[in-house]
Amino acid sequence: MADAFSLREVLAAFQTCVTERREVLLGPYLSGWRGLIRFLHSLGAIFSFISKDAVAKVQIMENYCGGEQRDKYVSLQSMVEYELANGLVGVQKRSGGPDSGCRTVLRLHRALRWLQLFLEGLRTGREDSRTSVICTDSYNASLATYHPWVVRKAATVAFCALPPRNAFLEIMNVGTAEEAVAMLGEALPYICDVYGITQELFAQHKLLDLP
Ligand code: 1PZ
Repeated sequence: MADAFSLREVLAAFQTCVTERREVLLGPYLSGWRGLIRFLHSLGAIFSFISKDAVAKVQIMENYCGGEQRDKYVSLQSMVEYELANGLVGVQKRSGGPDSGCRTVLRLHRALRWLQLFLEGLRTGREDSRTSVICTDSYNASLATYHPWVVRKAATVAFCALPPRNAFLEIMNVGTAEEAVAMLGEALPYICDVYGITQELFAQHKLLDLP
């Protein structure tokens, strides 16, 4: 089964995240992230410093979702409401207390913006464009803003190890490069939607700069 793993199913998780009432369900959101991390693993050990951090963040959220207050962690909306109402969101520098769900999701949310730009760049890129360039551009236009120099440097070095565009599209395991491009065209609007709803929710509650 590990070999039959396809990015199509991973991206579909983001499609099932959004409810009729425009809430973002944490269950499918996190399983989408788990799948992305698995995919990242398959790209090689050079990305392990990235996947380690992503795993740690997903783990924090899974603990909340399976913990005593699990009914408060069904959706991003219920999480924000609960953590704000109970003073669990630190507005000051991290004080050694447990990381809140809000600050943790904010990191994943910012990375989702990178993912959106990166996949869109892959989808619309020319056949001979370089994945590392698409990845670096997407990173610089999103996540890099929040990272110190040393992380930006390490990330940029790791990106150079990415395979060429068509090879990358093929390891997504969706079929040919053309089929992968078509799949991205279908899946990306859902990722955009999840990103947009989260961004609006966090902006509304002034949570976009949580330390
Ligand atoms: C296909 C190539 C994959 C490229 C992935 C691009 C993202 C590069 C991110 C590099 C960051 C790694 C080090 C960890 C940084 C953390 O300091 C920050 C902030 O967290 P804090 O320190 O405040 O707790 N963490 C993040 O920004 C979250 C990064 C998650 C990256 C997930 C990538 C998922 C890749 C999917 C691949 C398809």
